[in-house]
Amino acid sequence: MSAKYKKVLIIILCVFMLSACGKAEESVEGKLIKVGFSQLGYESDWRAANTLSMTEALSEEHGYELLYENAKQRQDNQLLAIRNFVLQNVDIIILAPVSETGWDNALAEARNAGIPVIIVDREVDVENENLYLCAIGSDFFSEGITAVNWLEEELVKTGRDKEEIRIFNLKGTKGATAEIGRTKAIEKAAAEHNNWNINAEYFGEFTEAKAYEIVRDFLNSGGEMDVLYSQNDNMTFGAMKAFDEAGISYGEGGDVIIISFDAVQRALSMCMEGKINLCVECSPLHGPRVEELIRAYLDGEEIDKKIYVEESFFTPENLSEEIISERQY
Ligand code: GZL
Repeated sequence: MSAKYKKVLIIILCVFMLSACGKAEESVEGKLIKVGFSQLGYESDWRAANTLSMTEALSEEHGYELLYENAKQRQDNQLLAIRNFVLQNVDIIILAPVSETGWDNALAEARNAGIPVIIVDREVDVENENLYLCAIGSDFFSEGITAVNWLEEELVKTGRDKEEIRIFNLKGTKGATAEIGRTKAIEKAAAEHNNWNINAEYFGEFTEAKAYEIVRDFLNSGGEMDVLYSQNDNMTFGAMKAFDEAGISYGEGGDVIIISFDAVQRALSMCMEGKINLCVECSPLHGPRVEELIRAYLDGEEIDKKIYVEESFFTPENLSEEIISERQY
C-alpha cells in the first residue's frame, strides 16, 4: 500500500472516529462544555444545598457554560426546560426529576439530538433505560431501613417493644423516589411488627408549611402518634411547630419519637439537643460527583447505570458542635 494511500486511510479513520463520538466530545476542544441543568424546586434546605453544590461544580472556572432552570416543583416546567436545552444544543443535560414517571418523550428528544442525560438525586421510571446515561443519588429504601432498624432497637432499649406503636408517616412529594423508597421501608417494617401501626399517612411535599398544616389539623381532630416518621427535615420543623402549639413534647423522653431524613445542620443541632431522636443522612452534595461523571463520559470511560452514595445517621449520642460545624450543608 503506497504511503500516500496509507495517509488518506488514516485521515478517513480519524474523521470517522471523531464523528462517532457523542456531541460532548466535539465541544471539548478548547470550548466550555455547555450543560443544561433542570433543578426541580426550592422546597427545602436540602434542595438549596443541592443547587449550590451543582452550580459550584458546573461553573465556568471548571470549564462549563451552565444553563440553569428551576421548575418550582412542577414537572411541566422541567419538560419545557429539557426541550429548551435541546433547542439550545447543549452538550449534556442534568435532570433532578421531581417525580419518577412522565419523562420518556422528553428524554427521547434529547437522545435523538445526541445529547446524553444524567439523572441526579431522585430517579426516573422509563420504558427504556438507554434514554439516560446514568443516575446518581441516594438509596432511599436503604435510608428507611436504617431508620426502622434504629426504631426497633430504641423500642427494645426503652422497654416499649411490646407496646402498640402508632406511626405517622409524613411523606414527601407523591411519586418522588425519596418518598417511594422511604415509605416502602416503613410499610415493610410495620408489616413485620404486629404492634407497629401506621395510623396516618399524608403527603407534606417536603415543605415546612404543608407539614405544619397537616400535623396541626391531625392533632386538632384528636389524632395521636407515638412516632413521627418525617421524610425530610423541613417537614419535621413544620411538625414541631404544630406539636409546640398543641403542647405535645417530642424527642428524647418526649411524647413523640421523631425520625427525620436529610440531616441538614439545623436538624442536627436540634438532634444534639434531644429534640429529634434520629437524623438519617441524605447527601445533597452531588455537584462534584456529577462533574466527575461528565469527565468520565467525555473520556469515553464505562459508567455504571445507577450510582448510590454512602450515607450515615445521627443521634444525640453521636453528635457534637464540632461534627455539626464541619458539615457542608
Ligand atoms: C432526597 C431529595 C429530597 C430530600 C428533600 O434526595 O430528593 O427532596 O429528602 C428534598 O429535602 O426536598
